[in-house]
Amino acid sequence: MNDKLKIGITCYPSLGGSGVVATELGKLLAEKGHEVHFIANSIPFRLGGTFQKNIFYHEVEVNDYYVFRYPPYDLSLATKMAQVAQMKNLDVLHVHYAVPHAVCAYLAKEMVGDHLKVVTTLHGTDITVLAQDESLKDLIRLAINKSDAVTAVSKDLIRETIDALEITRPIDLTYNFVDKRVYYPRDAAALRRDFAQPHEKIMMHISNFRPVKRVGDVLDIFDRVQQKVPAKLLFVGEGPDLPKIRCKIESLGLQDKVFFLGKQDQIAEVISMADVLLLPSEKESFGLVALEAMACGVPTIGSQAGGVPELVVHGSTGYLAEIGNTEAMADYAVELLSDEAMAERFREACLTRARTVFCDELITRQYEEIYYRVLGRE
Ligand code: GMT
Repeated sequence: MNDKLKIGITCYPSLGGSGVVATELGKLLAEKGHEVHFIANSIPFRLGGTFQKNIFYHEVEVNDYYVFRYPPYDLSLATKMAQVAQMKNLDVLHVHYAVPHAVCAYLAKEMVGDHLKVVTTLHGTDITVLAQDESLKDLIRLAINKSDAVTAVSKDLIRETIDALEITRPIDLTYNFVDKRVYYPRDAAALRRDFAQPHEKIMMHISNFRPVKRVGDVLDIFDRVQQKVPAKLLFVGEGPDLPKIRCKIESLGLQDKVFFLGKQDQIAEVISMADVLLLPSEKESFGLVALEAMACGVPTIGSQAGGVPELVVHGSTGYLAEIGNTEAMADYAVELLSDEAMAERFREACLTRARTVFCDELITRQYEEIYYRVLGRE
């Protein structure tokens, strides 16, 4: 029975792949007629400022009474989840990222009753980083075991979860997706002219500039490539490793060839400027930005970290090498950027793969099926 559902969604509302996926999923579910309630500490940035039918937002307010050294956000979130579930008669709480969201959802369910079902989606660092921490490990295991369904964004993340936490319960694989009405190749000719001459190629890196992204490797790859192919490098995003990167650019003498665009909202337009995306991460459970690029016809060259090989097909939609092997990544980039026919084949393969395997309708349907399953309404 595929009736309309009332779904609570909790995610990190600011920039970040998990928040983006959660918000886009909520929007698509609302378009399909489900009632979607976002429960978070601020409006998810991808919701935008416009009114959207079937979407509601509930802000978590935290008590900061003077006895608290740390205001108890987690407890306020759990209470808010329970209140919204009761007031709006929610069927499902779908939480993205285990810490603290899955734990809070478990508490909310204890307050509301077993008719409220909890679906937890694991996104990566909640397992690959936080579940390694002894101060959180047992709690994350509890939250996973108490969820009515658990999903992960790659097979690799499922394996990591089982290994790190000795989980025996089933975990559903639900790959990430992008909205094809937003992510498609844009005409970026005018934008390109601001950064590169017609004969120059554009390489791009988009991230939160955290150590796991190995942004230094991006520069090493670019340095090798620009010695053989005329090229420019565009950095998009902000984060803690930026100062180090600026120093490295100077020491390599690449100041005139590297540009910083800062945080950008219109990623499809920006990414469409690129001939290739660089993603040499240390850890990457999925690599949403590589899918965003793929959907715009831009191949990725990067590392074989985590779930990236499930997304990027080596030799077809990009090239992957061992983590840290910047020499191999640079060689692949030179090969691809020097051969127009090959670049066109990769572009077509990217578009086909993004539209089929990571199709938004398909993945939304998979999540709906999980909701109906936990509710016993298949
Ligand atoms: O990549 C990050 O540091 C942000 C992080 C997040 O929590 O948003 O991204 C994780 O979730 C994304 C959406 O599922 C994945 O595409 C990223 O690969 C994953 N990041 C890591 O595993 C490092």
